[in-house]
Amino acid sequence: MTTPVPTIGSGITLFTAATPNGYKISIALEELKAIGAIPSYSFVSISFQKNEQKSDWFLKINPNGRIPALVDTIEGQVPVNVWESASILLYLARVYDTNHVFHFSDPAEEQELLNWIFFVQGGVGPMQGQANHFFRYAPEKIPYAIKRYQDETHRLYSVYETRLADREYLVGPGKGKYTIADICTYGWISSYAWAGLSLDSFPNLKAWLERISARPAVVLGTSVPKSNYVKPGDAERAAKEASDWILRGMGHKI
Ligand SMILES: N[C@@H](CCC(=O)N[C@@H](CS)C(=O)NCC(=O)O)C(=O)O
Repeated sequence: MTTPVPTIGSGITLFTAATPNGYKISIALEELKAIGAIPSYSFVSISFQKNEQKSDWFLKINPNGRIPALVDTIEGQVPVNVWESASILLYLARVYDTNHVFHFSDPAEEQELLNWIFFVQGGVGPMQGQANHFFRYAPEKIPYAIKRYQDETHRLYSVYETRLADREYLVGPGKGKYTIADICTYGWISSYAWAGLSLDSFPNLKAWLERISARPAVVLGTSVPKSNYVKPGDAERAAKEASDWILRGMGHKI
């Protein structure tokens, strides 16, 4: 499978799409830009409809054929390929956030940050991803599967609800500090409605979501690239479009 190979210039190039995992990285890059930790970055919008994420050239960057992925080309060094959203966030924190604005120098606090990053990567992402699949994309509606993944995602949300009872951010002393753990989590929580979930029973999580959504870097990051899912009335078209490429990828005839 081959689609045209994009030119990768110097500096940071993000390969992404308008999805919860993609936005984690564009938000982090906008935050780093805002504090002057990186001068700029480029991005390449990957088309799932054209199956670009499975192109030969892209598989050399991310063998798993999924976004996000990032290439960091530093003069005089071998370009670094980074993939898996949490791995990318940790890379950006380690290499560019040397003042620990969005993570911690204290080992115990940094470990707590890792706990919440692993929690979203190993729990919320996979469960909510399956809730999306069975609620929006599956060719047949299977009530048991929809309920199973929605219930499990809501259960995981209740862990955040308790955590955020007396704090503003997931990790850090006092009421916490906004970090890459929040950014990693935001990608999924902000798209709760797409999976047919509700935040009605989670007021602390809802307040956290609103707090983070208001950050200028989050507003900028969530338009890299722009989503073509415009308004709720458009959900059916957007779901059908996504369902077609997902099912084609699973070998269904569409
Ligand atoms: N665990 C991965 C998940 C990446 C992932 O599933 N990306 C989706 C978009 S959110 C994707 O590229 N899907 C394309 C495909 O399934 O072919 C991460 O955190 O980066």
